[in-house]
Amino acid sequence: MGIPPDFRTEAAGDALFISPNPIQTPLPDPLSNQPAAAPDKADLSLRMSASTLTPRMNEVVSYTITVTNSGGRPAQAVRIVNPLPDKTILVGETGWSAENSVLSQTIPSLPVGASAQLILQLQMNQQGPLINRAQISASSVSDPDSTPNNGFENGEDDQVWLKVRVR
Ligand SMILES: [Ca+2]
Ligand SMILES: [Ca+2]
Repeated sequence: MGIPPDFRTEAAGDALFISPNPIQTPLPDPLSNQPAAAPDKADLSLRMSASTLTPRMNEVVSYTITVTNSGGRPAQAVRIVNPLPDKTILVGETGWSAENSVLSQTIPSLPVGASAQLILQLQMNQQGPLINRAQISASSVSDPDSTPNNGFENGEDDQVWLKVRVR
């Protein structure tokens, strides 16, 4: 340890500057730019992430699908569907049921401000790009900006897709 530096200026006798507006009050907290959540609706949205975007052939990719309720009312019986992509195999005991190559899972209850995560494990059986999609297909409460089960191509927040490239 050397001598600690001295940050004082040499000119110690200068004038003290005082703010011309001495009655300073703190600024108010910033307001959210989001409209207030409708108290009678549940704004559900989906996100998806994957354990890797560049899996190897036969590797198992673990997808995490996050369902969030940003609305003003709890939602019950929130059903998520994820069509099984071609050339993949569902593996693991992660709670999905399959019907005609469409995987589905229902979240019994999603409180206001809460998120739930679903795990989907798929084994990759063909090289090249592979897109996995999910959407909300049912909910007990209406949503201000999305409609359940109306497809993957309309840009709503209750649908999601993710592309990986199998090496
Ligand atoms: Ca929504
Ligand atoms: Ca939708």
